[in-house]
Amino acid sequence: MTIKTVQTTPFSDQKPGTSGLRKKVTVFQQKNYAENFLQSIFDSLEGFAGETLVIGGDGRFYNREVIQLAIRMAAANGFGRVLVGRGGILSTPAASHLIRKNKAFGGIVLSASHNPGGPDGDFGIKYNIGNGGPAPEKITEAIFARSRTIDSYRIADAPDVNLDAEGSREVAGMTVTVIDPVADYAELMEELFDFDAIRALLSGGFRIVFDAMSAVTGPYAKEILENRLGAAKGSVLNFMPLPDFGGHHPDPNLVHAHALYETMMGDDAPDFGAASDGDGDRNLIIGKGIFVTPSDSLAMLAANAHLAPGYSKGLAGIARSMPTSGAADRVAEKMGIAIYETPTGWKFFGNLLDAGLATICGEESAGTGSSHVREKDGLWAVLLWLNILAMRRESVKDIARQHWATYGRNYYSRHDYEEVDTTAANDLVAALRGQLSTLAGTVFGALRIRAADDFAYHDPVDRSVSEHQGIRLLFEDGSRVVFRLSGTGTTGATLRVYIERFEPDPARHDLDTQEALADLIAVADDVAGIRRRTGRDAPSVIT
Ligand code: G16
Repeated sequence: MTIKTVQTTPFSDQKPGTSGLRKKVTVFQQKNYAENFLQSIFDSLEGFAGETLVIGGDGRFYNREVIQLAIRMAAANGFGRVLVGRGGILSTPAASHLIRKNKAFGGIVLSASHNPGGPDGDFGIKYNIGNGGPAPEKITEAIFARSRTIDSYRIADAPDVNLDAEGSREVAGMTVTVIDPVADYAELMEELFDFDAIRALLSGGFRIVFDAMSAVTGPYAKEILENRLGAAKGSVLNFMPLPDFGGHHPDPNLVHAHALYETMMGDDAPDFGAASDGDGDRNLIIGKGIFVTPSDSLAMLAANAHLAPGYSKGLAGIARSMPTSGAADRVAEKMGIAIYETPTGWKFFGNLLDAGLATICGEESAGTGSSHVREKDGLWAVLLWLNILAMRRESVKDIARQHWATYGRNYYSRHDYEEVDTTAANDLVAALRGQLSTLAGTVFGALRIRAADDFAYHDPVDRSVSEHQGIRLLFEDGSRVVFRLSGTGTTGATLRVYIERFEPDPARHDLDTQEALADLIAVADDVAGIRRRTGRDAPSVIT
């Protein structure tokens, strides 16, 4: 078998975003585009000769092609072994677990997460390090730097590996093992949660529905929820992973999982509803008649995690991304444990988890997870909820109401303005930065800005500093408005506006969220000139 060195020229746009390189499929299909990025990853790493690499993706269009490429290039670059999920399938949390369990050097995770798939959709490549988590900025910056000067890549001249047959074969001196994508992950879930208690709950008439959105969690949810836990057959909807996600947007929010929401608000609603995204790391939780915001879900899971065997010894600390609401902070305060506030991006939790400073982490963007892997984990959140429900035997609504009565309620919403003109979005942020020094003390009706800043994170473990992570308006009554541009979109810019108000009075815990936040929403537009600068009358998505 020969190893070829192929001459190439750099692309200028291979800068990894919040979570790896995400582009349109058509961009990845350009000659040498994926090859260049993969070689840039390998060129930025050291010491992997003979080591193991995990490869898998969410099954979206172009997944199989890039997996074959990654296998041939891993062989040519000197890896000793590749573990790949059958059919090229691995959910992002399952890939993280496999890296850790097999002490792999790292992993290549192919996904554009919740972005649409298909020939006109999105694709993505992400590198995960040996702790199972997304590569930190130091590495992603090195990959980007390399991508700008790359002049050749190495590839084995070998036939495609049959990804549909489990077992090992050799590719240019490297062993490729095709494995069951679900088994190890399901075993890990059995270690963390009380499956007997959940089985008893489900056999006692407690009804659940899980929408896999024709994406990667289908096989995992079928096996765990229906086969192992005994949920009624048919509880897992849209369980076949499809290359184009059935033409849907695999984003588990109230817009794209609207049918699930309608079901859960209906008269004959099941007791518990959930959904996950393209690559299985996000989650949506809806109880009968109540949507639980991701920020609230983090707080409620943290407050009750001790009810699950994997967390019975308590939590070391809680970490949340800066735009995530402060609901979890109140739980941490009551528990007497640390709370960490990181920039958006799961990669920032890695150091805290590795150092044992935090046990549970979460983000407003529908991500929750723990120290069991180094990615957020959609099914894990669903199972922790079910474990808590099995122990408490109360409804999601009752648990939420009691939580708010104990800790107060953080009304919270995110307004997304998608596919905004990039220059207009950058100008908006620049103008906000320009106002930062003069905003403190400004009064808007009953609201007064206490402080305004551009969030910077000082990692307590490696002392790295990440600046410009979001503009914050902090009000005297504890309310907040945060502005930042998404790092995961592929068309134009997406402006995210995060709005939050704390309400301690239980008599005011039943308000409509948008009404409870109306004055802050108006201030956001006033200060940032959203409508004027973007030409939009309303957000594209409100969650
Ligand atoms: C990724 C990151 C998350 C982040 C989310 C949204 O999630 O892993 O940490 O919160 O993107 O980021 P942004 O606001 O920059 O679009 P996923 O599920 O897309 O991999």
